[in-house]
Amino acid sequence: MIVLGGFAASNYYNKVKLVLLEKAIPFEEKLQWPDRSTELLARSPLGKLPYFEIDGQTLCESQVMVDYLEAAYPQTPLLPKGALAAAKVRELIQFIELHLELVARDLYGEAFFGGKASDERKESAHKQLKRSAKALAQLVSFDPYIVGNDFGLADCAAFVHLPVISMTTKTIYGEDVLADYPLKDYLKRLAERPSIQKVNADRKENTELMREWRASLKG
Ligand SMILES: N[C@@H](CCC(=O)N[C@@H](CS)C(=O)NCC(=O)O)C(=O)O
Repeated sequence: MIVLGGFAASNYYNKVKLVLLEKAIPFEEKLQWPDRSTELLARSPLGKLPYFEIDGQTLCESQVMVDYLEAAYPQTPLLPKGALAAAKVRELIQFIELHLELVARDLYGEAFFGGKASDERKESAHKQLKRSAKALAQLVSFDPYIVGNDFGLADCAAFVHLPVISMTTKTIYGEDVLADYPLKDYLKRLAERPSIQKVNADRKENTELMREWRASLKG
């Protein structure tokens, strides 16, 4: 049985969980906060979540994890058949994660957890985010899914990352860098899927627990 370690408020955790649910792969969830504990570092060298435990081995980095699932469980494929078409989907996921999510991540502390980012950092992130948001148009269709007619891996990534990028930039800059995209309708369409409903419900519940966990660190 695959064990998915991490916490359900996490976007990367939920990308992997969506793939497991969509492919109907049996798995167990193990709640793990990003606490840099010895136990966590033994499973994920930088203490990043999520990770898998599979047959006595561990695996981390969400994209590697979903690529593993796609290879090991070919049922309900979430990538197109052709090598180039599949690579195009990975290109989009990598674009979102490297050029949008990772840049916005620098601002999550201020946007969600009462932290403070320097003006310099915010300004630099804003420039990068605006540029990436504009360039994203070249890779997406939202018609009806983020790329084309079928729900797939890129939707699992877009669903978890785009809303948080949108919320972060609204909060920090008073302007959503993704405002030109039909995100609201797209998310509504995805919310018809049982996998998305489950991830959303678990995320809400875990977000409360995460706040308590963070508060316990301060107190
Ligand atoms: N590249 C990693 C990113 C994972 C990541 O940043 N996870 C966050 C939670 S959403 C985390 O573990 N943060 C704690 C830390 O960086 O120490 C992946 O795709 O799995």
